[in-house]
Amino acid sequence: MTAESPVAVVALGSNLGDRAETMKAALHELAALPLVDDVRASTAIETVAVTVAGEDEDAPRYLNAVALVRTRLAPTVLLRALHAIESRHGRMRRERWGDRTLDLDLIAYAGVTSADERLTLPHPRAAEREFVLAPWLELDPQAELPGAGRVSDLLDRLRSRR
Ligand code: A4P
Ligand code: MG
Repeated sequence: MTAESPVAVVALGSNLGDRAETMKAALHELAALPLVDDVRASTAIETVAVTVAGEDEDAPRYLNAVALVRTRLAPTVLLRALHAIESRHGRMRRERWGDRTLDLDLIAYAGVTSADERLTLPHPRAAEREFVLAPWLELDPQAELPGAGRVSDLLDRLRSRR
């Protein structure tokens, strides 16, 4: 018997186009990748857009979700696959934190840490983002963000600051 594959935490976000349809298609494409054994997705939540200037009530709202992906793809290979899925859904890279049809971020990959700017693990802003932590906690109440602590504690801290 082989050991179980590592679990990658992937965040999905969309605030342009048919958001729900795009997210559903992206989840199917994730599950269809070679060396992906299993994909478990959270409920999608609607959230206010965070821009470089803070929360923007006037920007199109996001749907956000998280998927736990059991995979034998290496982290950099998985990120490349995520970018390919984004491109197929018409993602354009214009401005930082700008509106997008689909954003797929690698939040964590097992306990791996990396300071490479092309792939920073865990994702450097994950601990500050309720729209990442809440759906992740729904999937895994024991979840931990490597180097930052329990997701439930991080979420409590964020919410108490509101
Ligand atoms: N990169 C490095 N580490 C990673 C990683 N762990 N996962 C590099 C994904 N990418 C990583 O990403 C920019 C570069 O980061 C890539 O070249 C990649 O190699 P990008 O997807 O082109 O651009 P981005 O998504 O605009 O940048 P970034 O910094 O990932 O943005 P964030 O922090 O993810 O913010 N508001 C709501 N309500 N919901 C959202 O989902 N998302 C964002 C994006 C802003 N506001 C939002 C939401
Ligand atoms: Mg991104």
